Amino acid sequence: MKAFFEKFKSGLNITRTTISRSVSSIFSSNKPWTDDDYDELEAALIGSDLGISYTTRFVDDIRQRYNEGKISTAEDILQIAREDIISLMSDSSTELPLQTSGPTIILMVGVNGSGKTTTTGKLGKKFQDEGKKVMFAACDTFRAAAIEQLKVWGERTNIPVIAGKHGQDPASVAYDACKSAEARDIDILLIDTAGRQHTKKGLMDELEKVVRTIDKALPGAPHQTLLVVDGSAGSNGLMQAREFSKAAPLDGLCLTKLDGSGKGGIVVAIHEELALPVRYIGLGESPEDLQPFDPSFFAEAIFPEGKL
Ligand SMILES: Nc1nc2c(ncn2[C@@H]2O[C@H](COP(=O)(O)OP(=O)(O)OP(=O)(O)O)[C@@H](O)[C@H]2O)c(=O)[nH]1
Ligand SMILES: [Mg+2]
Repeated sequence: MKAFFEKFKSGLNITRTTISRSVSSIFSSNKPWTDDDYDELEAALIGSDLGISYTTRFVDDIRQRYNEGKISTAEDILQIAREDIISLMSDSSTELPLQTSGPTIILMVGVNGSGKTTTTGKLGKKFQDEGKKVMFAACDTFRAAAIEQLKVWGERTNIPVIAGKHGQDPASVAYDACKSAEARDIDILLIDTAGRQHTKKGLMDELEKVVRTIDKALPGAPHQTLLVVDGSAGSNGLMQAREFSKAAPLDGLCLTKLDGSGKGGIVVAIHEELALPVRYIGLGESPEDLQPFDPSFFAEAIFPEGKL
């Protein structure tokens, strides 16, 4: 667990050092806190992608507590921030809800290269390790290589893959996969989709059709639509979440590539605006490099305790 936390923490390096350095340099002196100090704090938090709405609320809260004489040090600020983040993101600490009867259909969506196929593969392994009967559907029919990539994960994990032909309508592959999952008594069907830019209307319409078709195959499905966001993408992640949620009602986020120098603060901004729980984080390319999101780890990683 410690090794995992270290990897997670180093993934959020940029966010952590920017915030903690600013907080300690702005508020370490014994001088009274001024409007300029609060402005600087605000700039640091917005610069770390925590979002305007969250930042404004947080800074107002700090100002009020200071004026009431309840806080007086940089460490007080970090402590409040940690508690605040843990309570804000606490809906993320529950397990992904699964259907009690029939297959749970999980649809993976996101922009190009965000980590959808890798996360699909990792999630498949995780569920299989938990004793679930898992199946993959390769609905990225744009690129032949994408179908192959998921098949490799299938071979690696011994999970069956339903794949269409290159160029086939992805909605029809998704439909067949849902029917097959039902017939084969599958517990979890993970549907991988093609990367699409959230600004391309045609591609977003296509995703809408995939969702509609899945609901036709199994009414009520997909049960979980997860947006896969590259942790290093920064504030663009919020734009992605906004646009994807219009085409496909989202149930949660997977934040990938936090083993790099990610700026994972964006999940706070997305959570603030769209109230989406963060379900999983990706910390590498291997099957085991996927972890449930832990709000306390996250809070501690971006607002570290002790020496700044
Ligand atoms: N370091 C690291 N690399 C990752 C992680 N997740 C995915 N990758 C890498 O990121 C690249 C893109 O991952 P894919 O899973 O193919 O992304 P995708 O969203 O399916 O891409 P498209 O289908 O092209 O839209 C690959 O080289 C992955 O190995 C992660 O958590 N950490
Ligand atoms: Mg892919």
